[in-house]
Amino acid sequence: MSSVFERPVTLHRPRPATASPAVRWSVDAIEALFNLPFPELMHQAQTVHRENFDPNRVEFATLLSVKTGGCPEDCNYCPQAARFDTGVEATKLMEPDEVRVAAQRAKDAGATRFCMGAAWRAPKDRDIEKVAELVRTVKALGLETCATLGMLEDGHAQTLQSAGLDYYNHNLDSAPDFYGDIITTRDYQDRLDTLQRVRSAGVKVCCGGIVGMGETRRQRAGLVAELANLTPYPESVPINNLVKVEGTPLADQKDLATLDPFEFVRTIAVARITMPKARVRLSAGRQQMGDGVQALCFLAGANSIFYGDKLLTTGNPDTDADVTLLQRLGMTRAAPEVQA
Ligand code: SAM
Ligand code: DTB
Ligand code: SF4
Repeated sequence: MSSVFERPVTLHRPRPATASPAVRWSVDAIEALFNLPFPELMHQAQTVHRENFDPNRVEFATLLSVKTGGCPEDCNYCPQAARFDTGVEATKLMEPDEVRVAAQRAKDAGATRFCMGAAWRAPKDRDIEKVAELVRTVKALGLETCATLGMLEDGHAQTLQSAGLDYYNHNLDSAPDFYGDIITTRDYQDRLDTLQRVRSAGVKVCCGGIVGMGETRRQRAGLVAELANLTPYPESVPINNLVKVEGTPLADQKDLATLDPFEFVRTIAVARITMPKARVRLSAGRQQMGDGVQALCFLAGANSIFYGDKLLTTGNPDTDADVTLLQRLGMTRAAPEVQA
């Protein structure tokens, strides 16, 4: 069997999302996609995927929690919120030397993007200066850089951009009409404001959400509509399946049914169709998913995964398992994105 790493580099991203004319998606139109027979939806998603990417390649992005736990927000899914008793210990921000070691290890294992997460509501000016140093450290290793630090104020995204930040991750998480059931300590508009600051600073946007939190199909369509109608839509779209962590309100909500895996695959397909040139990332929840469902997600247009045995605080398939899975599927790792 050939290695998942060894094929030559071909770039399949002819135009950035910004070059596409803005298409406005209604929630009805997106719900109609969700309602298609599964084979028809998969066919449409695959057609769009092949028009824009090599469908056999998957991006590897590695996460590192550079500042864990103790977060003042109340996101009902999150093990890092200080108010929930989840056993996550709060830590201080990591030093550049520690981050360099982790990033080098990720690169050696085959990652092309390195994403640093901090459990802040919003970083302070001095935090931004320290994270900028971490960004410089990771960038110097030749990795694409991403950070997710909470809400940004004016000037923060610019400082990070100057340090070499390629992407900023900030999720809309759910549809506007479900959001208040999940988070009360900041509102939807706060998130949109941060995304606007990221864009204005010339940093690419990584923005997605979580499914499996008890939302309806229409609300899943509502989340995808919000993402697809951002102008331009995000360059990266992480779709997370809720990881139920004991002590969080959503894990403790005993009547919360686990989402049908085919509905998760549908969400990926609909994201692919509505955001044709985005990297759609099969994100949290892979460990609970099984190889068959992951393969369906790739067929539905997912072309990125979090790669490494840990997400931020929870588990993820180990790198050997992912390399083996891609080998079994005859797929390979995508090259870092350099514009053609
Ligand atoms: N504190 C920052 C923020 O909220 O933007 C950055 C880190 S936060 C952990 C990043 C994202 O991880 C969240 O927006 C959410 O989509 C996802 N996430 C957190 N906990 C999760 C869980 N238990 N299951 C699935 N996704 C989760
Ligand atoms: C995203 O959308 N998912 C990642 C990343 N962006 C930062 C985080 C998933 C976290 C899952 C729960 C945990 O490990 O703490
Ligand atoms: Fe804090 Fe982010 Fe977790 Fe919300 S998702 S509690 S903001 S770390």
